[in-house]
Amino acid sequence: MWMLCLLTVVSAAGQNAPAAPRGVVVIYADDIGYGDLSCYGAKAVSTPACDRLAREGLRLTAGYSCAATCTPSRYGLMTGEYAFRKKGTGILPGDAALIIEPGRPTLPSLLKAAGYTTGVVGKWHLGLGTAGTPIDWNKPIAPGPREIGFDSAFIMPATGDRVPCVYVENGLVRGLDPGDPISISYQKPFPGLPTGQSARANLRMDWSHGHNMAVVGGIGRIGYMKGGAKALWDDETMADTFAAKAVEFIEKSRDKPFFLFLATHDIHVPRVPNPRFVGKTTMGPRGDCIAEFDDTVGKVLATLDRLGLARDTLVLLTSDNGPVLDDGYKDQSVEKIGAHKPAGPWRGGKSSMFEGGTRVPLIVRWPAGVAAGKTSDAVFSQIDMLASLSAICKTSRPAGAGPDSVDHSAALIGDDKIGRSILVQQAGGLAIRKGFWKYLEPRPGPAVATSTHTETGNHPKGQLFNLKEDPGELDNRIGRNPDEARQLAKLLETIRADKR
Ligand code: NG6
Ligand code: CA
Repeated sequence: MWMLCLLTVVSAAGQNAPAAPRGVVVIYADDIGYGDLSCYGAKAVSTPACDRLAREGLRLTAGYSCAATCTPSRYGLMTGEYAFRKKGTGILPGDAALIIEPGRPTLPSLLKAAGYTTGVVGKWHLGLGTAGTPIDWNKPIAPGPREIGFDSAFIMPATGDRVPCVYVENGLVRGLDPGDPISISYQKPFPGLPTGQSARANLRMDWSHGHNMAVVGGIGRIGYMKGGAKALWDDETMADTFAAKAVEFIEKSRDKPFFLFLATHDIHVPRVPNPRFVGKTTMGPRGDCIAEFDDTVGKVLATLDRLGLARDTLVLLTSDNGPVLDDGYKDQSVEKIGAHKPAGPWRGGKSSMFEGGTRVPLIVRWPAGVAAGKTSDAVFSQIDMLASLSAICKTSRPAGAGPDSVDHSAALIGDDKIGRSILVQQAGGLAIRKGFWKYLEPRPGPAVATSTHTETGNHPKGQLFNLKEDPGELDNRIGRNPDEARQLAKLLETIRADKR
């Protein structure tokens, strides 16, 4: 008893790392920006569940996704390797092959080896099947999440706006009628079926760019699809479906260590919130989907409370990339934005080398291991999740596991106020941050993306900012501080060339 008390005191004083958590839940939002949650300053939408997490945990102000779009970001999170090191890790079509080699150490495989039951629920977008062999959606689909470390998987294969618009549960399309097989093509339409072009007048949500191929649920998508009528998802109930699956996973795992990766579809396009959330904000579907996302978070927290697991479960909430308004549908995201700042104080958004591309909300709640109600400016990148969660969960990493992933668990639990000293931000090009200096490599192309109107950070000569004096990245100092720029450019080349 005396020893027990002593241990408790020591760990509470933060001198000793706490014991591994019983549960780990990573809630991974899609396209939620730094300024989109009320605990990060949003006023036009209220996110009580996210705010509760922040109040009961640690809120980081310098949390970064691995990249400014989905696939490379998730690749980095899962493998601990920068996506820019590997070809074919850009935004994937819905029929792409799995881009993570089965057998290589991943975030889930390491936690699984440490005795955690691992599950993924939600958006996948890392490909399925083997390159060179087209996926047959009517047969068991592998390799996929279960071949790279997840014990169970309930996923949407790619994105909400890409076919196939079906859920895949443990390798099988859910609800598929064998008499109505699914065919998918990213090349050509299926004769006789309407497209977003031909049936444009009848769509329930019009497209603004792309999204004019298959029509599913009255909405144009990317890619063509035929068959599978009974298996098609329903956009309105997608968030509830994923939340229910997440809750089911936690309930099933209540008696053993578990790791849940809950990757929501909210708030990616097409934004079709459940009627419960329509009109919850003045911002139209984009704002209402933030409210829906928060509802999902609330359901997870309520489940942990109900099962008595809250104290010893580490809940981490973050996003895969920064915000975007018009991402291809006329959903009033631009017209109704009002004074809301989706990227908070940062410049740019999704796909951008500016801070808004990768600087995202990051909240960690773990009553047994993290002090409540604190804010930290420590720099933490999701590339370090593999090493950091491995450390927190007390598992050793085999040599070469997560080659770019560094253990910054101390920053994640609030003990280290500095975090990463050097950070790479991947968008179209790469940017590098060292201390407060940030260098964006030279890159031709539009400064503002023509379709989404996001500022890209492209500049033929590169750019240099000092984030301490100029957090909004408005004062390009590349001409005035050539030495800093040169050093950072060199450092970036060293990191890029490092094959290890
Ligand atoms: C773009 C899509 C966009 C979105 C994005 C991927 C068009 C015109 N735009 O190509 O709508 O799907 O890819 O988003 O098709 S991500 O968050 O999954 O990276
Ligand atoms: Ca995304």
